[in-house]
Amino acid sequence: MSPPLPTGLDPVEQVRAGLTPYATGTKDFYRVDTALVVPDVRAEDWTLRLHGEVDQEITLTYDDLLALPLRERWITLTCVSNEVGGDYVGNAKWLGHPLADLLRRAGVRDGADMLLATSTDGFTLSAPLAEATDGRDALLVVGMDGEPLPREHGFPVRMVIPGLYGFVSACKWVTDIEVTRFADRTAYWTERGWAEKAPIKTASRIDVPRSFATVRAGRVPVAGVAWAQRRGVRAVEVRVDRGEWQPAKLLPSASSDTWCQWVLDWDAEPGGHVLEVRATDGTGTPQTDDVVAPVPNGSSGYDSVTVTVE
Ligand SMILES: Nc1nc2c(c(=O)[nH]1)N[C@H]1C(S)=C(S)[C@@H](COP(=O)(O)O)O[C@H]1N2
Ligand SMILES: [Mo]
Repeated sequence: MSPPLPTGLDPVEQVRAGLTPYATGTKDFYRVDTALVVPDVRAEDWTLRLHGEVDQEITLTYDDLLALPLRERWITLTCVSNEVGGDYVGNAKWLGHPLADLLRRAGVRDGADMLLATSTDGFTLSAPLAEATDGRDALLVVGMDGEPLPREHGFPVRMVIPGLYGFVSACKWVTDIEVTRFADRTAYWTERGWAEKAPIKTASRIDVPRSFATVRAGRVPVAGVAWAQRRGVRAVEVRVDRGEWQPAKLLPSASSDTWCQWVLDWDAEPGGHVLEVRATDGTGTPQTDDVVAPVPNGSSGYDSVTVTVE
């Protein structure tokens, strides 16, 4: 029911190139939890209350939710705290019911602009209502990679909204969604200095060679991933020792809401070299070399690796 896995490079070739897999896999998927102990929520005890600035409150049980139309989508999740080159990012196939459909049923009142989501562990996040209802695949998620949501990733139900960092979109163990206003309410991380509006910034990462690796002179595969959820990645380029930007090959991705893998054959000459990467998003805007720390709305800058060629 989800679009087929992108192809374009032979799996053997991918492994040889040391490519980060397109599908992260639940075991390798990063986790960010404020709770010290992973909540243990039983599906039969779970309910979701959708209330606030709505004409009609809705309460759903797990069975109610499973009886609603579900769709499966590849979406790359990213943490706002991810440093340039970091691995707080992962791609999975999520199964869920569109949040927009539920909100339409409830009837959102004029003036509301925020969804305040609360989890069983007390964590809260504020998601912008506009982004949750603009036609993107904002989902109340029950499945991850063809399985029920793992406990660590929010069993039985979490939110996923493509294009927004996890702390303003991806509430795990969600049991309460209040339709409200940014002017009236705040959430866990926004009370701790992080931004209220946090669309994911265009980013790219070099995964091979590893930094400080020693490689043999000649043809060396350089590879990694790049993401610009919603806008998509139009191009990835690599430069060596601040030379000309060279275009990498992009592998197909399921949609603009996921990362894409890229590879470049580098003709490596002996010596020490610095490789840098930049992506250009679907609007034609390239990453810049402005180095920005994650707080308050996401890091930016070129990822780089230092390589010795023998
Ligand atoms: N209940 C709850 N939901 C949460 C969080 C949390 O700490 N508690 N962390 C958020 C953050 S900051 C991110 S980046 C994503 C991470 O989702 P994952 O742990 O499934 O990768 O979940 C979001 N949802
Ligand atoms: Mo995050």
